[in-house]
Amino acid sequence: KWLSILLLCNMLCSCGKTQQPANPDMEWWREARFGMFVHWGLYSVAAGEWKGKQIDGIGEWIQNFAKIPNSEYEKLASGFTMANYRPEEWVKLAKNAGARYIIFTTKHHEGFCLYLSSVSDFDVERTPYKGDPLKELVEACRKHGIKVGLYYSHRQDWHEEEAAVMEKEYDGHYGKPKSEVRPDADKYINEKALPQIKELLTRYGKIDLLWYDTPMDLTEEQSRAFVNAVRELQPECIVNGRVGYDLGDYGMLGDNEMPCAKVSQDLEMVATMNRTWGYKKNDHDWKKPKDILCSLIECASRGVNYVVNVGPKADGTIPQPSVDIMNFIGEWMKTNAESIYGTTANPFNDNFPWGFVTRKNNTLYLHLLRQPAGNSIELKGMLSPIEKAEMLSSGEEVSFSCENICKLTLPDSLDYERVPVLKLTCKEPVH
Ligand code: JFZ
Repeated sequence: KWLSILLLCNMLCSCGKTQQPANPDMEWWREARFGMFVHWGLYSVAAGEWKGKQIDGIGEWIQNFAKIPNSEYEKLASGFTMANYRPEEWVKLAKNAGARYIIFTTKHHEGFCLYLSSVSDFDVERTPYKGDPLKELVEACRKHGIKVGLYYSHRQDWHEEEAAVMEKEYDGHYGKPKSEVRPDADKYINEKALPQIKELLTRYGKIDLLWYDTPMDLTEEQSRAFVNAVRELQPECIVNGRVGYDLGDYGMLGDNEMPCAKVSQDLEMVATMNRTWGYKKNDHDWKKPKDILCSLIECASRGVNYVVNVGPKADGTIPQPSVDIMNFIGEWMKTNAESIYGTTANPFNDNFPWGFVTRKNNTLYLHLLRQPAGNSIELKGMLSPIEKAEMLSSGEEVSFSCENICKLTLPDSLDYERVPVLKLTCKEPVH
């Protein structure tokens, strides 16, 4: 008997949140589980095309892929009208979908600032827009209770390293730069990047997340300087893992990398809705709304945050398929969000053919992506019997019997296109 109590305690302690190191600043992020990325910049004006030619690859990389010199690339600024920019509509789109935070590109690899910078004149002042789009977005987020994340490319800045970018072999994406003509990182860090981080963290009120990207050849000391800047200026602001050397507050999954079992680390997955982050007018390869919803659920079932991207056009409108996807998720979240927010990973050792599982204390949420064989579900290894089984969105009760194995018989009329969630309440924490 004592042995089984000991084993039970051991299992309780090794699961879900209890493994995370205590960090109160991470609490909102762990609770959120879902965010929205916004990639917006001069590449949104080019929209995947240069001099009438379609340029392959992700849209925000167009300057690099098409080898566009600064003098020509800069001209895109006059087309960056933001004429229909309604930041509050963006925030509402995110909020209605159930996203709890927004990550906004304040400066991507192209080097162009989506805010008024005193450090660089390659900023929104060169556009027809009168105002500071970042300030307006932050204010809208605050008004609607959405957490603010700022993307900042802290090593790659093609505007500062034109000669390197124009070189054919420049490969900045994953590897270290090959070019000899890349400028000294320290100069860029001290004279541009850190001063701009200071602007971002002192001019816009409370920032919740600083999202760095592609550390490349930075030394550990240099990466640490970017973490320290945040700690110093806004100690409660969290930092993502791509700052380099695992110095961030949470880690990162690569493209299409999904762990097949629960993870004990704080991780985030970022994903596109088509094949690009920045807007490309000829990318019509949209994922299905249900598939995006499934990714959100799958991430939650692994204990991972999911951040889905939108790439607005130069005038500030978000492509309709992205709006449709966000609204589809929102429709589902209206009645099912409690199976996502604040949950931890699937506590079972099994993966199930019918879908994914999340858990919150004594409650299990079974996300039914497809009809199970025999219209019934068997759960092995429950530590306490089920007390109540119901469909989350309708409250309809579901019949079950528990001996060694719990067996649930599903209602006949479930619409699996809308991913019904079966909610199981148990006596004690499961697993
Ligand atoms: C980076 C950027 O280069 C890209 O333009 C976009 O902003 C994306 C969100 O982030 O691209 C990466 C960086 C790292 C990985 C994948 C894409 N990775 O580690 O798998």
